[in-house]
Amino acid sequence: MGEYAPPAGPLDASDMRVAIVAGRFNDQVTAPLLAGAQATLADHGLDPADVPVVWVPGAFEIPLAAKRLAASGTVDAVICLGAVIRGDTAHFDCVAGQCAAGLQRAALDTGVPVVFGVLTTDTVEQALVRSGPGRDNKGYEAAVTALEMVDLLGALPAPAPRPDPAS
Ligand code: INI
Repeated sequence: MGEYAPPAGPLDASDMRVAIVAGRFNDQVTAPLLAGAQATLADHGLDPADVPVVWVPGAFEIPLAAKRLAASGTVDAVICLGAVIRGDTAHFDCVAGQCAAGLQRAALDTGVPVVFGVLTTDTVEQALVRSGPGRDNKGYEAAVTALEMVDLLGALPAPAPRPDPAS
């Protein structure tokens, strides 16, 4: 297949089907992440009105909703947005680790890009810096990653059908 590199210019996302899953926990951070992702999709030709947004309670719940969407056959990629901010207990490690592992599993199980736009920071201030305007916004990075992965998977060979274990 030669060499794949993403197009030098902005990708045309107008025909891509993308959904977003966002955690409500720390929504002073996740709402701007969502705005950053939506603005980036719009910049690439994808009307935010055509991009479903699914809110879940927190980062721990994002993988299940993302996997349902990814397995539905209705989307080419799922952008996942959340903010896990370290407190005084080990809760952070459980939530952040399970969210990351669950999203990777959802992607590998379904073959659909499931993008990890989940901040894992020590402080609220760090999270606010990474959800502010411009390209430091993790929602921007997550949206661009989703579009690149959709483009890449379109260029890669399709998976071979698996043998039917019943036959
Ligand atoms: N969820 C987050 O998205 N971010 C956090 O920082 C967080 N903390 O710190 O607890 C958090 N907890 C909730 C968790 O995601 C689940 O919603 C909850 O445990 C119920 O399953």
